[in-house]
Amino acid sequence: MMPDETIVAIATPLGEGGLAVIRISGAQAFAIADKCFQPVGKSSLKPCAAPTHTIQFGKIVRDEKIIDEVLLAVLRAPRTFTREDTVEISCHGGLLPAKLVLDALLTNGARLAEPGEFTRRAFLNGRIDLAQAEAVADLIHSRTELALAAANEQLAGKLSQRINQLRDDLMLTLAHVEAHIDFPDEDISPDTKDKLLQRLENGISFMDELLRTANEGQILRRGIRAAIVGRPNAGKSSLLNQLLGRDRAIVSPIAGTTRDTIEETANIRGLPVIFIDTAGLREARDEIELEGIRRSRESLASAEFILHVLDASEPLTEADKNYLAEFADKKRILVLNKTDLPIKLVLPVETINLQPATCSACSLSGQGIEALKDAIKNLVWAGEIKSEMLQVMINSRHQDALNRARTTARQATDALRADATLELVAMDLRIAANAVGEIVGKTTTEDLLDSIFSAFCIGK
Ligand SMILES: Nc1nc2c(ncn2[C@@H]2O[C@H](COP(=O)(O)OP(=O)(O)O)[C@@H](O)[C@H]2O)c(=O)[nH]1
Ligand SMILES: [Mg+2]
Repeated sequence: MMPDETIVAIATPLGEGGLAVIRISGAQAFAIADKCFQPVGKSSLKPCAAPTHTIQFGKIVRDEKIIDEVLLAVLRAPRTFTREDTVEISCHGGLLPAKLVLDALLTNGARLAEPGEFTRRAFLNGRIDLAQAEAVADLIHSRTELALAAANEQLAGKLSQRINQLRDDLMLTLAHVEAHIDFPDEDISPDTKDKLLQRLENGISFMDELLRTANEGQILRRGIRAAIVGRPNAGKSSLLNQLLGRDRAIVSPIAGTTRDTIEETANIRGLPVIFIDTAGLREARDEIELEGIRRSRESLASAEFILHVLDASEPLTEADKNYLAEFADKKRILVLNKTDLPIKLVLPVETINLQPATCSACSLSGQGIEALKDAIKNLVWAGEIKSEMLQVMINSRHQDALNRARTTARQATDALRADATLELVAMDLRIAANAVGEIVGKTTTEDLLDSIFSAFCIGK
């Protein structure tokens, strides 16, 4: 990757639409755009001549043929996303106009951008740090408003501020320790040592606090998987449709209708929950059902909790008992469905003794669904969802770095308290500070950057 190359990409999704946006960034952005763009109207200017943050109207031409009529935004460095000269061309949507505009720019010297390369440049040019760059991807992929709010907080630098503070504290302690290594005759005074220890302990508690957000962060980013299980006809598909607020699964009085596994994401109190409507687990009567059962088993293995649907209008069956026993150890909610009908279901004592979360519902009318949503939220998310919590939600990369930082900071603290050699204390502190620095990208490797940015889409 040559940072002085000018890169280009279609920034909007491929397919037909009203508009498509082509983005160019780099030192030659205006020169290249000049070669393809003909201003139309007396106030319109060539990109090189246009003032920054203006929009020009004109045509994109190639070999003297008009490709499309466009609006062209001129954005001069450094007030741009990449901090490089940037041009954004809005052309007509649809695959062909966007592709031809792109081709015209490529022919005139731009290079096709790699996935995430615009954001990578924004990072390399100091516009955003690494945690903020990741937030850009989170923002694009967020599936609920809560997830979006969390991504926005991270993009605004809320996590970065705290991480930088933590790193500064570690560096300050390191500087103190190193100063004493340089003057081996002087012992650290008890006063100073107490202060250093206190600062380290505070740092470690703060790491613990951040680490506690990992679970919620994961839920908001990736969603949480819930398998809907129960015997045929219990009302699994009806319940899924109610939770989604639309008809997705086929509902039928004929047992065994849902042969394939259906996966859909619903917004449950702001949390993205991926519901999996499974086919029955045992009642295979033919090859297709057998395949359905195999897939159900697979999705069950990946599910983080279970919604077990029971038909409350029927007495308990052997199949119900098997399900109750099978998932006794899993996080689960028992949904007593069909409560509009006379109740004939009696739960076995051994199940009641386990005090599982239980909800009554009618999947025909939707009655009880709101309470079920609350129960789901309470099962996966401890406590209230407060807006301050959204300010920091670490991801698994941050979690890994913080775990390493915590281990070494702990070692350093214990060593300092035990008056061990200061060289050892310093070494651990340096490792801890570097690990914390990885989160915001103060210490990085090409491999790390590649793995982060390759997950982005092209044009971002
Ligand atoms: N009376 C009543 N019928 C229901 C309720 N939920 C589902 N059903 C009916 O039960 C049958 C089986 O439902 P379905 O969702 O396909 O069950 P699945 O096999 O577990 O997916 C259908 O005829 C539904 O209309 C309910 O709450 N009350
Ligand atoms: Mg079904």
